[in-house]
Amino acid sequence: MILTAVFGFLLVTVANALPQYRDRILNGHAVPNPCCPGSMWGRVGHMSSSSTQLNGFGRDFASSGHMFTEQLCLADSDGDGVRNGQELGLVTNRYTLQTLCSFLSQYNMNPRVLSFLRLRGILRNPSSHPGICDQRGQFSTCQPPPNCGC
Ligand SMILES: [Ca+2]
Repeated sequence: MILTAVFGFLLVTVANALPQYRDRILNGHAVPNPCCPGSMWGRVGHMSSSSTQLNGFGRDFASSGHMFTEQLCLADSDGDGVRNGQELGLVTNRYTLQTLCSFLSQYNMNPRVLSFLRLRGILRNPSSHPGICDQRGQFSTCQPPPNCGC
């Protein structure tokens, strides 16, 4: 019983102590809340702002060593038919997503690189959440979480 309580406390502490992960995610501080338009989703890798349960993006992010790798950028973690890099703001009218994801993975979310991409019109604000299905994609079969709301 005591061990369970200690483990639970540690889990909550760790879960609340990881906002720095957003610095490692493309536009990690500006991910929109698909359940509550106009607000941001503070814990990108979790099912809600209070949940310790990881969403698909969170699981993929953990599998990538908590780095925004090329593979994570190219993945469609929430299964809505839109790849993570596109949901997080990459604009693919001049370069392919593969090229942009490869480029980004080499610079590890360097703020100067991100500013450069914004100035060149290659990066904009995220269009949707990469880990919570918002059913935007053409081939989407995923569903939003059951308690999705403000
Ligand atoms: Ca997606």
